Amino acid sequence: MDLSADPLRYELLAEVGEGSYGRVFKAREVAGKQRLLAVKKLNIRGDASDGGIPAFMIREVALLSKMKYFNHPNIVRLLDASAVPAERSLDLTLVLEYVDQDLSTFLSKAPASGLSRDRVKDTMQQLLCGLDFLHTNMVLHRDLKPENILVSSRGEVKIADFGLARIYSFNMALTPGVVTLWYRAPEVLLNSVYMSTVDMWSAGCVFAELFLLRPLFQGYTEVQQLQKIFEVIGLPSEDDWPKDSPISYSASWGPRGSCTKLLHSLGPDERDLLSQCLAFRPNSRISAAKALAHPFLTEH
Ligand code: 0RS
Repeated sequence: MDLSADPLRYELLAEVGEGSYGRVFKAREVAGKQRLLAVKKLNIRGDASDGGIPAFMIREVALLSKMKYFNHPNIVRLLDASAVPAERSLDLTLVLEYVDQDLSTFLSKAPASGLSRDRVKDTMQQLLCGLDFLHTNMVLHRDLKPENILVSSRGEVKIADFGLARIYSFNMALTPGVVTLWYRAPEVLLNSVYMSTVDMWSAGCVFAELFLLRPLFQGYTEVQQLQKIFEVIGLPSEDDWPKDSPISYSASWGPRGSCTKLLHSLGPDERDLLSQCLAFRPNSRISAAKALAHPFLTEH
């Protein structure tokens, strides 16, 4: 499948990351503007039993080429996508805009006194703008976290690593290393159906982290992650528990009723927005578009 007529020419400079998403390299455009690029290489394997590449993977790769027409300041730009068939697999190469650092590095360098309220506000405003754009285009991120939220030297926030989540979960079994559960919505942890509101949960976790400078919920198993969540938002009622979850409701998960001391250092506007991002019920969770109109982001 050739998704590009005129491939960009580049030289690889260094590897910047590796995971279930494949390998990401920093690269430089050869000739032209000599822009810095992020080149992502991913091998997608089919089912070993029949050697074929599942239809959903072909569809997901085809959808990616559509994202070349995405042009939003808060989404990393996809400049080129190509897929070359290899032995019983596809070698996928994505050429993307390069951004200097990720939010986790940015936060690790922040002063211990914390970020200013204006910096938190500006970062959230840009993050939500990018999410609103993705959701409007029917793209879910599904794994939003500080590692794939990039921050340019000019303070621009850009969301990376979206659009291939279903292929990743397939590749996951083949990739050693741990995946973080810290930004995962309860319905995902409970193996229930999910929609774009999973990204708003993650955005809420990132929002809290911008104030705390450490992750809000740090669980190392699904059960522990849920317990950490309920310690803060309170155990939901049995009626709100997803009916399709293989994990059953139990009062022993934690105390009922919400714990009002959710980040007591926060002002009322921040706390209100955060609690709407961290609503247990996906249908009660705020959307990116609504969050952008929240007083925390519109008033000064
Ligand atoms: C573990 C502390 C290190 O420009 C970086 C970029 C960087 C990019 C970029 C652009 C477009 C991606 C990256 C991308 C693609 C999967 C991805 C997964 C996570 C993040 C980005 C992805 N911490 C992590 C790596 N790191 C240094 C800190 C950097 C630094 C600058 N610029 N990626 N990673 N898509 N696919």
